[in-house]
Amino acid sequence: MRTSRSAVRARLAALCAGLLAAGALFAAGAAPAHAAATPLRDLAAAKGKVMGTAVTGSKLTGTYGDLAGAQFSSLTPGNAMKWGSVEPAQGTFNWAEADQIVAFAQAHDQLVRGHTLVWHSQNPSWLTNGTWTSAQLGTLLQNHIATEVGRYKGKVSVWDVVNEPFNEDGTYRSTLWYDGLGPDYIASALTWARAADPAAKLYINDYNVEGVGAKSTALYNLVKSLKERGVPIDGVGLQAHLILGQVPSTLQQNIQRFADLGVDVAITELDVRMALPADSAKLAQQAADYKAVTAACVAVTRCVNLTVWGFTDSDSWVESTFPGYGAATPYDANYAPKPAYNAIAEALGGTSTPPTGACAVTYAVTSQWNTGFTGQVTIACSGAALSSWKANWTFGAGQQVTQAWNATCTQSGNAVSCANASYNGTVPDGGSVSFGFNGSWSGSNPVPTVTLGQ
Ligand code: 9MR
Repeated sequence: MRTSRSAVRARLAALCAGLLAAGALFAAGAAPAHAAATPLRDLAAAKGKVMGTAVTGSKLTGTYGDLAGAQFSSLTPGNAMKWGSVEPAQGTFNWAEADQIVAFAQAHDQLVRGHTLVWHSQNPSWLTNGTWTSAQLGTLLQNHIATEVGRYKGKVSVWDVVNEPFNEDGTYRSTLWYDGLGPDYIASALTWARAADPAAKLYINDYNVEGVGAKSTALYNLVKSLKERGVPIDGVGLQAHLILGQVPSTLQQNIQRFADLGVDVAITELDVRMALPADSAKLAQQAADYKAVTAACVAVTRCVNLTVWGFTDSDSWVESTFPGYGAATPYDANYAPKPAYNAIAEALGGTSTPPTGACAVTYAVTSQWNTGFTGQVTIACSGAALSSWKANWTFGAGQQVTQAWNATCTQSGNAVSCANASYNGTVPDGGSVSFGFNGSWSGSNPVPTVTLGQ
């Protein structure tokens, strides 16, 4: 299990081992250039939480797959389980992407949040263009739920049964379902889902319900009345598609009031969009926003799952939906963790690490003689890439670099800084670059700690 997570570590470990095997007298100083000292999923687990992400099935290979498997303990198919995806023509099913995501989750010890059974959007055209009596519509919906929930019984442990049922003012949204079946389509859908998989947790999920307001109060009143009627409802999903600097101040209070009703709460689709281009001030504000949301979930025991809606800026709905906005997720488009990643980690009790990406630098003494030695420094990236680099260290015993190759090194006192040559600044994701140097020493030749700069 968790093969991909260990694969990320294994690649860096193998690199260090390789240097040792190559006859290094000393090999040490792997500097923590990457945030993922402890994956988010492990930090979350230590707080009793599940850390999730929405995913696209076709992307679950390479770095995207490595990170999805290593960092997250819950996957939500971004689109693959929607009605329009799974039954594009009536009676013709396509489960390929949904099955793929479920299999990936099983291989990586992850739970799956099924998303979503009843929605006004992304329905197949045969359904939306059809003319149905109320009875026919009810049968269609019941069969859809029975088929999809039944297929994934025991494999999908949480369902967003009903998605986005409310208008902003807290009235019910006019939809195929509301218009055809009345407001109790929600209770019916929950009841049918319970029948199809009694063990699955059943949620209602909506956006703009993160803070206390008319819409969230309507959701609150609905959940309260469903509970009173004995309709199966296990949780509410607060989507949390947020705008930079606009985390509602009542978020924690709102989570708590739902928890006090006796249901679980999940942050189901967290992202924080900003006007492009991103800059360091915006990324810092975004980090603060992610931290605030994470902390609010951590503070309420029944907030069980924190899911981001895509973990990389290369797989986000934001840029196509809000032109001029983007950079909404915790990793940039090249899979380098952003300040937001570190902010989530910190709010989950992890330690802060620099946002320079998943690259590690290793220093090894490959040979040593009475007054001299040869050193080799390797920069290896996994889950990130570099277009330029500097390796910096401070000698502890008066050593002196006398000659370097494949890098330009300068030394001032004990401080050494080696920059990439013109031809080896790029370290691709999954790749490494090495440079060497000769140095002088006397007395002792301790291995310094090397840090990575740019
Ligand atoms: O991420 C989804 C995107 O790829 C789709 O084009 C879009 C269509 O509406 O749906 C996105 O996901 C939505 C989710 O299912 C429900 N909440 C809002 C999400 C963002 O639109």
